Amino acid sequence: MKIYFAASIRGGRQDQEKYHDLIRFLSLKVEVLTEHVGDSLIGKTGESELKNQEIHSRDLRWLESADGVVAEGSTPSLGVGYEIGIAEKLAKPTLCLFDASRKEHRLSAMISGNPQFRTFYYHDLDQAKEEIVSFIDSLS
Ligand code: 6K6
Repeated sequence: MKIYFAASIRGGRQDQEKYHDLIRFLSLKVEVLTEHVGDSLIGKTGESELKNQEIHSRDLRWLESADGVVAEGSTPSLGVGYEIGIAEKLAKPTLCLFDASRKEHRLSAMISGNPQFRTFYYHDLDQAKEEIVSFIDSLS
């Protein structure tokens, strides 16, 4: 099973360790297409060898090939919003995780109000992982 993990890069990297932990956990159970999203070496600029256009085309190919999407949305990101909008149009099952303790950002109504998305507010990463397991089980 292939999962597209979406999380902030240029939107801000303050949650990178969390992404890394969730991706490592997911990788024990499924193929994660976007492991780089949790990489500690990637800064907020999201610099890479690839041109932006190449990143966009490659990521859309991966998204099309995915069986489902897990998005960590606690740090608002234009890229993540774009990806899950496309995921909806491609009818990809999508789990949106959001840290319930984040007072400074509230999850957009365009995500939390969308019945196509499975939205989950977690208080700790163990809760997020339990929800991920339940989501993955629902796909098979
Ligand atoms: C290479 C290694 C790490 O980052 C790079 C270069 N940048 C990107 N590479 C791959 N995917 C990217 C890159 N920049 C954004 N994305 C996609 O958009 C990811 O799949 C993320 O889920 C999302 C993040 O969007 P922003 O707007 O926060 O950058």
